[in-house]
Amino acid sequence: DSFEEQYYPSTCLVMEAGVRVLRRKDEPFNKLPFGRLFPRQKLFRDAKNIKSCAIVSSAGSLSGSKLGRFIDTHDIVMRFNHAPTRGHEVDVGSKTTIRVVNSQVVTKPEFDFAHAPIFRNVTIAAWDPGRYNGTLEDWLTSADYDLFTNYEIYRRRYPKSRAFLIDPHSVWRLWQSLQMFAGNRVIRRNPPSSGFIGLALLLPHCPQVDFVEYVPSTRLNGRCHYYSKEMNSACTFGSWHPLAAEKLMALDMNVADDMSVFQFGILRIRRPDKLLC
Ligand code: NCC
Repeated sequence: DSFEEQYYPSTCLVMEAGVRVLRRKDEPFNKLPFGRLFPRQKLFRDAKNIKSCAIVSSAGSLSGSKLGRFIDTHDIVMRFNHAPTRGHEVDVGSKTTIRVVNSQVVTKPEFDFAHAPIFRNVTIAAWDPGRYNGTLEDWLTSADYDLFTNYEIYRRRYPKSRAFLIDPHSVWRLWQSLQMFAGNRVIRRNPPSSGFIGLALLLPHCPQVDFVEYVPSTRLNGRCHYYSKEMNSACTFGSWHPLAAEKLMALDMNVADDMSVFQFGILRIRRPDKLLC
């Protein structure tokens, strides 16, 4: 009995973080000219008909996975930062609906966020954590990387684009959910990775999410990314982001069998029923 009282589904914790994009009507943006840059559209078009979603981590162990065809069968495909598909279609597919990008990618010249083709004709959800207890006004002047300048350039250049900013308060609420799940283990106070933020952003819109090569499979090869030769296990297990805690929580949400998770590298996460949470 006491066990059942303590048990609370981790998917509910993630849903309750309420990870979301900023809207025009949100304070203080409803009073600021900057807020008028936010798209009026919803995050996803045809939202009612979304049945399946794939999230493609950028992990090195996607190399040789041949999961491309599987990934492309999903209604929505989420990718991260500047992770390419060209030249890697067999392993990671070619469809991209949405990219979650961190503020370094929006800001650093080498990524050329406002012009590069990889960021065009897809939905963009850009994030920057700001300070843990900072207000949204603070955030506008103290983001870790000033993503606002290039966001504005991008939105003016492509006014019809679906390019959004993620509510930084909701990123920190997600961190709190992670700490709640971890219980007595103390999670360092750094924001979750783009991968975990992406999962939390997508789950409310999607009855079923297949997260590919997030929890490492037996293909684990020490490489950081499938698109580069860099060897770095920290990319998989974490150094700055609380990545290991995220992955333990994601594994707790998983409904697929071990064969699927550890041989194929596919985690399946179902959106919880409202009555459950
Ligand atoms: O590497 P990154 O992440 O772009 O990867 C995207 C998401 O895929 C998952 N991942 C990645 C590699 C790996 N071996 N295992 C994984 O599970 C993670 O969930 C990750 O979030 C980021 O989260 O935004 C991050 O961005 C990079 C970097 O800024 C961009 O790639 C641009 O170069 C960060 N690296 C550095 O700052 C050096 C990384 O820490 C987090």
